[in-house]
Amino acid sequence: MIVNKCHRALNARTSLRQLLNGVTTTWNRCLTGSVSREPEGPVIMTEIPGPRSRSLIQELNAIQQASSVQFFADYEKSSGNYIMDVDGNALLDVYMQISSMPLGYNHPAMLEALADPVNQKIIANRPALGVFPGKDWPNRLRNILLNKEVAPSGLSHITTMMCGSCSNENAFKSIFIWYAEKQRQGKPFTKDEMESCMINQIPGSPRYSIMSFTGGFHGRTIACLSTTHSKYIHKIDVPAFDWPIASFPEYKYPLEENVRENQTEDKRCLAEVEELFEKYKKEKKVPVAGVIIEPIQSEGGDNHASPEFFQELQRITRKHGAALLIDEVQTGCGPTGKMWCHEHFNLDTPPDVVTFSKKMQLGGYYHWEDFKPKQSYRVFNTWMGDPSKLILLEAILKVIKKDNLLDRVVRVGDYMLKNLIDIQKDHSSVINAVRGRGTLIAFNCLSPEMRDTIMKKLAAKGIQVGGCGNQAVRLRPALTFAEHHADIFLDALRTVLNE
Ligand code: PSZ
Repeated sequence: MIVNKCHRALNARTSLRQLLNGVTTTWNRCLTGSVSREPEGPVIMTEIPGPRSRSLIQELNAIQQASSVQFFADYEKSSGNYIMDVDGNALLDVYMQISSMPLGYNHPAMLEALADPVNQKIIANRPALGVFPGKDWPNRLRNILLNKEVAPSGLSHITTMMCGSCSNENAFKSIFIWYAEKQRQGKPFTKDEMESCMINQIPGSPRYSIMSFTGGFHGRTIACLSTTHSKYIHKIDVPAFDWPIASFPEYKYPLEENVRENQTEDKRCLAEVEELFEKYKKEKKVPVAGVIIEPIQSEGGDNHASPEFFQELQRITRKHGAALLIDEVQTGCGPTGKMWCHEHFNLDTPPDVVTFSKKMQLGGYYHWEDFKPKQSYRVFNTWMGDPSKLILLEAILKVIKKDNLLDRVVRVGDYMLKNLIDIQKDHSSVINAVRGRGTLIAFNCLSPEMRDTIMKKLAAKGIQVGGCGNQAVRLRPALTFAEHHADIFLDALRTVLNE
């Protein structure tokens, strides 16, 4: 059939330009023609992991630590909201590669973008962006990442990176450089600074800190890991900075029945932030240059805090001359119904720095102009991002707009939340604290063991979800997740809980 279509395009009586256009479109269709449709529902052929996955896990484990692998996927056959594994199982994917696939698998718009010959040259020639960017790079940054509908409002500058950790790590550096420059008041580096930094001593390597929150997750590179507090296994045996850690609010659910308690909880945590600013400046002599926080703590257990908490945190941070870094690695690019989760908080001014990765395909951070170092090569590495990922992001953003996916996220998120609250009422001895924004939804289980059992049973019914914190199940579907997908998930959950 594909060959026929190509023939027809060539035989049609058209002008040369029309003919060429036709051939390109048909060619693109030929290339993306192998995209299969989503199955009607999950298909379960074996236990998970099945025999082929188990044998591949063994093979991989012989050459690396592979015990985290759940199953091996077949990405040629995976489609839309369904991930296929090598044993012929098709799972409804409500986790989407740890929240990093905005349109699901093999979306035609993404495959089409990759088939474009102009884009192929971009993919084939990965530049060292800090020194030899391609001629269209400024234009593409402006049109794609700094586009008014994409960038967090008020943030005019963008630094691209590779992954979430490398975005946070470099954002910390931008913040330290900004903080030091303020102290230096325009004076040049001293000889002492230049020499002492070479042996990790003050004043060239100043004792500044980044404040973070209990339960936070900001990545696994060394500085990021000092701000990550979700699980000991992430941190143990790795040297860490003695940086301040404030309590993240722990709310009682349902929120509407615990307003007063939760407001008190906000106040308690904010008072700690104030105290830590003072303590680290006066007693410890390690002043706080920046505060990092997730708008919804993800790895730490889908912990929410109120808009008022974030507003007040920003005021305190500003009062102490520090920068507020909002880590939108997991929450950015739409899953809460807005492009950026912090846009729900109605902050007095934009945050100073917003980091991203995951659904955005490439990493990086938006920032005010003040966070652009004056000298070159201070925030720098070989690749500084990846233009090929911007091709994918461009295609993704077009689909989000064309298909009104943010509206869909709000609608489907409401639908899921309502149904989950009903399910919670019927099974309050097993699940509680249903919470979410958009389709970024979670609930707690009675115990960690109960959570693991529920996840296993859901997988056996062909539903892939994620765990987070000690006993939470989290949902991280693609932005294309619709009501009929939600129904499949909700029915499976009801059955599992009835069992
Ligand atoms: O176990 C892990 O390393 C995981 S599981 C999920 C993540 C990491 N998320 C990554 C992440 C994040 O959720 C937030 C809020 N900030 C930073 C990161 C780090 O991003 P990567 O993994 O790209 O370095």
